[in-house]
Amino acid sequence: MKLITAIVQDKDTTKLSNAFVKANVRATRLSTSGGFLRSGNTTFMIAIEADRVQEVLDIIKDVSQKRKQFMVPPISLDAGGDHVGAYPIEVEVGGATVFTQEIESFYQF
Ligand code: 2BA
Repeated sequence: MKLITAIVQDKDTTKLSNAFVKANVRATRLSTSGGFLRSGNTTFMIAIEADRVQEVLDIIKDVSQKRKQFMVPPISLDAGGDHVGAYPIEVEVGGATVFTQEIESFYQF
């Protein structure tokens, strides 16, 4: 068994959940936040047989979209209240950040 961890944008979450149900892939959704943008995203945990990993990766790749997002860089406290220069910057997010791990044991009681 493998554990797939997939971080996707909230906008893709419903579509991805539906695709997993349709393909009989079991997943757990966690509400998470990115450390950089500090905005919400969704992390899926999927424990799956090793020979189905590629199938799951294909589903995630198919559903997850790249999007451009604007963020305002944090203002330094040293700026003395002078907010001039804190212009929004454009960041490309996604499609999905995915990693896989070996599962040592898998139980369902
Ligand atoms: P965030 O940390 O909010 O990052 C959102 C997007 O901001 C990233 O998109 C990337 O384009 C940009 N970004 C992140 N850190 C940056 C930095 N230090 N300098 C410049 N740009 C930066 P993605 O790469 O598609 O990542 C989307 C989300 O996936 C991340 O949200 C984070 O929640 C997660 N993630 C990405 N890489 C990860 C990793 N190595 N480990 C754990 N989570 C990761």
